[in-house]
Amino acid sequence: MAASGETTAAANRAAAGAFMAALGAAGVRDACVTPGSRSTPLTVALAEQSGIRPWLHLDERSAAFFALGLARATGRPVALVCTSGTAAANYFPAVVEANLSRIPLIVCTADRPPRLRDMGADQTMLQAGMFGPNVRWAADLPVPSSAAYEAPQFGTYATRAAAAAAGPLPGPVHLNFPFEEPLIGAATRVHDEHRLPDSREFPSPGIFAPPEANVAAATEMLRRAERPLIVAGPEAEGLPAAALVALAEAIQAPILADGLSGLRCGPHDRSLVLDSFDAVLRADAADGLVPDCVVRLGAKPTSKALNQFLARQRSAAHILCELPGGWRDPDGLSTVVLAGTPLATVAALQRALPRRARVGDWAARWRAADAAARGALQSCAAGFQDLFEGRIFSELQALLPAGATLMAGNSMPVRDLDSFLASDAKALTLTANRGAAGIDGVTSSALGAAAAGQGPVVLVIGDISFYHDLNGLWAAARHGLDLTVVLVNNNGGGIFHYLPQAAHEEVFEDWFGTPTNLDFSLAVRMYGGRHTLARDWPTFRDAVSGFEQGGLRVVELPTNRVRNTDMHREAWAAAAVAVRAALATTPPAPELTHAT
Ligand SMILES: Cc1ncc(C[n+]2csc(CCOP(=O)(O)OP(=O)(O)O)c2C)c(N)n1
Ligand SMILES: [Mg+2]
Repeated sequence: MAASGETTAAANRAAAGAFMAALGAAGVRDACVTPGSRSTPLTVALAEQSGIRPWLHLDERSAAFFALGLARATGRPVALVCTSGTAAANYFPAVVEANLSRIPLIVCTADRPPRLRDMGADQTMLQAGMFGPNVRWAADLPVPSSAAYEAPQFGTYATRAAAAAAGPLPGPVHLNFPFEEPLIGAATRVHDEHRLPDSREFPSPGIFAPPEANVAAATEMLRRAERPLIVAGPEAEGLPAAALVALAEAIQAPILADGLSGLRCGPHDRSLVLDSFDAVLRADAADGLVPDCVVRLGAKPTSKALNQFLARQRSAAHILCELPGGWRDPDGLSTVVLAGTPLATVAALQRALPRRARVGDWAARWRAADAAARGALQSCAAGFQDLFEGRIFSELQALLPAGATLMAGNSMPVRDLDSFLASDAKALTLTANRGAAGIDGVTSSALGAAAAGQGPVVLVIGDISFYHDLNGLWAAARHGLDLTVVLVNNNGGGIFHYLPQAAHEEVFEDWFGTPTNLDFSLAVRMYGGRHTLARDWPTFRDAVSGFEQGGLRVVELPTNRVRNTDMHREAWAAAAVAVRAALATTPPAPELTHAT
């Protein structure tokens, strides 16, 4: 017997209300919502409760990247709600990024009921499971009916979704909600039982210690090592800085700290934290810097020179520290994998390893090379007459207050951050959408970080990437967000000048250089922001400082792609000379006394 219209609408309302209430009870505080009809029960349920803040967006791709930035900054899952059809497909890039950079998102897509799928109904496509292996968990929910058991069941879906997004390997989950019409009935408020409880905590992903046998194997490797090295790759949450430097100190291992590892900046002891290894390894003078044991944490590092160097160290022992279920070892180097929470893993190693005396001059040698490279890079960056893109990060490091977030777009900004942002006591959160390294959605993720309200957020982004997500700027004025964008306008894809295609003049500019030729000031004005063109560093400093002004501020630096490539090469060459000179006057690393 067909349910009456009122019954269907009431069932939709009860199901969506129970779902949102349970989501709130599971600790979710934010949801990004875009308009549409089929999602009406979910949107109304969100609007009628007060525990989850709904953030209105108009473009689903931007909404999802905004949610990603917000979830990364708060460490809590953010929900997404959209209508059926291509709206859901627009979530895909951010779902991919959330999967790879391990950020919890709860993706809710509205759908037609199964009887209408693949039957030519409008705005209908096959949505159940549409994100495939890119989500931690996916469910096609039942069509709400008036059955008494059902509303609580919708609550259970929310609880389970939050738990699956939490981890141990955090990531996106997808819930597909089929709704029958009428989607909404007479205006009645959500039933009292859907009120949120007072205390609500996001389910902890738990603390996992790696299996003892694996710790014992890794400990043995480290005990025998004469040239131990720690490689700290990008990690969205940041790696446990204090514990990691304590381990490094105990085993006298230099830490090659990626700009996105969470180790570069902060009050922890940074004497073994190295920041210029990319330039050191480009110098081709790494003979005395070859490790016999490598401890790896985080994702694959940003530095290509470091990745190539590591891939060559096949005779060294490689200890891969990963979350349970994760496996970030594209070169297949790991000798032992320690599956656990980073802090628990590092603590387990430290407990098992006695503190040891300095191992010859191994760490000193790395430190000398790193310091020489740093000095050369800094003096080059400061000496160039033309606007050098690498200098942006040292300029910003001086201007930003402690606690600020500095986000780098993909392409050259994130690489320049890695090369030119020196290790420093001032605590800055350094971040990027590095999982899939897309140039899409970057501005939206920065606005999501700004929405977390944890201090000033500055985004450094290339012109093509900025163009890619102009739609994202709409959220700035709509939600009164404060964001400073440093727009590195080299009129095209600067990164391609470093690749072999740069030598193919006949195709390069049209297909790789790809000038944008846009007057970005007009776009910034359209979205209610303030635009400054900075042709020199004093103007840049003036425009960037004054964070208290708030709002959307875009400081555009007009740079030259060809000249910037040359300046980068000059800086690396100067660093190479400095590294070789430093290594020539530093005692050699210990000869290896054992085969690894
Ligand atoms: C979504 C997506 N499309 C294409 C690419 C390939 N890609 C990588 S860098 C780049 C050019 C980026 O140019 P811009 O943002 O101006 O930065 P610049 O290289 O000038 O530093 C492109 C197209 C990508 N990473 N992601
Ligand atoms: Mg560019």
